[in-house]
Amino acid sequence: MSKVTTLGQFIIERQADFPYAKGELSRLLRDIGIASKIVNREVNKAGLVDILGETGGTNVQGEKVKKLDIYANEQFISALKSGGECCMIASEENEELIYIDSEISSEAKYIVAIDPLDGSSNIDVNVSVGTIFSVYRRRSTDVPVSPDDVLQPGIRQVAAGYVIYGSSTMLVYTTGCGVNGFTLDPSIGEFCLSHPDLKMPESGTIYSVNEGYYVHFPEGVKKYIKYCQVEDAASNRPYTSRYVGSAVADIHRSLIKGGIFIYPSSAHVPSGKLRLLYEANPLSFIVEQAGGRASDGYGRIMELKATAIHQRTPVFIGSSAMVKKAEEFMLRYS
Ligand code: AHM
Ligand code: MG
Repeated sequence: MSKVTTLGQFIIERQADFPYAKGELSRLLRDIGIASKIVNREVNKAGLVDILGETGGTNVQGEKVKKLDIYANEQFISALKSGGECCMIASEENEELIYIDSEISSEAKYIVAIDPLDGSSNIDVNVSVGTIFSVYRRRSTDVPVSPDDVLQPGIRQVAAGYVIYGSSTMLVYTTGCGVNGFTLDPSIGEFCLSHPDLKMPESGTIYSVNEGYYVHFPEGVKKYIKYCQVEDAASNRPYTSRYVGSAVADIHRSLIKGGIFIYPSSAHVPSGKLRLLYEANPLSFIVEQAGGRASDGYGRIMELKATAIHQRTPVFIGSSAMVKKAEEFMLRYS
């Protein structure tokens, strides 16, 4: 039998990549891994709501059934609070920052930005959803930590990852030394290393954008979509179109098979839909670490200045040759 490396073992082994590390980041990542297994268990039961009780309603035991995104939010916050390595959390589900104001947290070095359950509207139809997280090191020594500590550019992330609750559940993460993917083996309840040192294809043949909003898109995006659809044997066009509507799933596919995912600005959402802190930055960090490219159409997402925690940004993320081509169209037409 070949050797299985669990997420926990891998994180500890990789701690050696950071000679200054004292294990805090490793513990933080481990805490996120544990919470994601709890969330996974509930997501897997989502199809049973008719039996167990509608979310938002009351189950047969007369207990309130929580919506899964609220449940996931609570699980991650609770894991990060009790782990003791995190001093502040920005969650897509919470209007305000969450300060962890215990004695431990004044020592805690890390800030986590999280989208606990991205694409949650897909749950009702049994389509993949995900968790996205991003970790920063605090810069101030203020107690409580300064809110500005979370408004760091994406290039300062020390770790980022996502969990995809799909046909199998995977956790993919980076600490800036490549990207590794782990698949949950439900029989032992462990994430096992299944995709070591993931590298994204330089180009691909799949484009992923919600074409229903085509009329609202900037001219550069419209022209790029037309480019994807034109026949050209040399560049394998026309490309295939795929859109799950769950950014984690669409980007995970691009990571494995190559492709581009676009959520542009458009007439009804002028800055796009995805949030810089919880979605765009962590997904960009992973994709760049796998050799891909992540742009807002004109420049690198991870260099954008964050001014508000729920700020949005247009995204063009994927295989580097494809993103570069889309940027050419943006520069020329938008
Ligand atoms: P959410 O954070 O409210 O779940 O929204 C984010 C999701 C992304 O996962 C996905 O790419 C996008 O919304 C889909 O939006 P649309 O239905 O407008 O195409
Ligand atoms: Mg989201």
